[in-house]
Amino acid sequence: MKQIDVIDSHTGGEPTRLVLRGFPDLEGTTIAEKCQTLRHAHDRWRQACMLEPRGHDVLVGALYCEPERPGSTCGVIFFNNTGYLGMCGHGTIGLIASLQYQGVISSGTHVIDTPVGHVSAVLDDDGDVTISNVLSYRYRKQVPVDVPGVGIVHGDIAWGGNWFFLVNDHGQSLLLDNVEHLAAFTWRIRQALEAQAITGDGGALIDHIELFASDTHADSRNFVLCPGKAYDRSPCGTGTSAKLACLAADGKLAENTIWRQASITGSQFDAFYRWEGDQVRPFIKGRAYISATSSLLIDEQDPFAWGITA
Ligand code: PYC
Repeated sequence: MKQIDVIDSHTGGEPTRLVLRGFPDLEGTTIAEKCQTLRHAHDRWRQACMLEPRGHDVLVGALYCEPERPGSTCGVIFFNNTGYLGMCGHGTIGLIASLQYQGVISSGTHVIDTPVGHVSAVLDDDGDVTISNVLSYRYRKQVPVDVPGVGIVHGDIAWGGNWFFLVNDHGQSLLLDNVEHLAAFTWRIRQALEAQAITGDGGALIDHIELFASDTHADSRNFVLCPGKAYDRSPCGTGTSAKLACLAADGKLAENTIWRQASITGSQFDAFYRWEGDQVRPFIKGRAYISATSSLLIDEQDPFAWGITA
């Protein structure tokens, strides 16, 4: 049997599975290089943890790595049911809560190396975590995309550690009882963007679609479609970062002013930003709760040892 030791948590309802031990050693000096090694040489380990029968579509994985830079607490590689993420906000909050639960860290500031740069996280005594994300920016404003069966939809393209298409004007009801329809609607947008070669900077694939509506308890509510077709149960840390970048670019939110972003499930992040040159540094505050510690077992004789794949 191969054994993988994990801690499961959730942040605003969105689960994170932190892999502490059991993956193969990854060649590479930087976390970005290690991510490439995992992707190209050992992807079945991601599949074993993320896919059924051990995982599910909503789960985000976080592989604990040795830090890339002196002074960092650790490195991390995020992945899901379909591949790899640049950064993950709810996952970073889950990572911090899980490391505290393990007794590896205590309250204070922690620097974490990710494939897209380093982020920092302040763990408060009460368990709240505020992450200072990678620099974020709006790349293009109100880009039209022709969505089959829907018509022209306009959205901003922004980077918040992943690439997002952010849509305000969509005519959809952002309610929990409408999530199946919202997932189908946003998946069509995502496919149309790809088919019409509408990308992020440098031709990057836009793999997160974000819809916004008003909310009675927060400044805004969102619905975020993740790359593997699941929707984010949390307000999405990188998606909230992309939103801050757009609000800042439009002059709709002043620096250091709290933006309360609610998710489709009603969970909430408090966020604000600071300008750094022509980009913004997003700060996202949330909390994660530990839900399980366990060991995943992989029996080579099991026909689904490495997950159920298409
Ligand atoms: O919180 O950044 C986030 C995130 C990305 C995908 C799912 N959650």
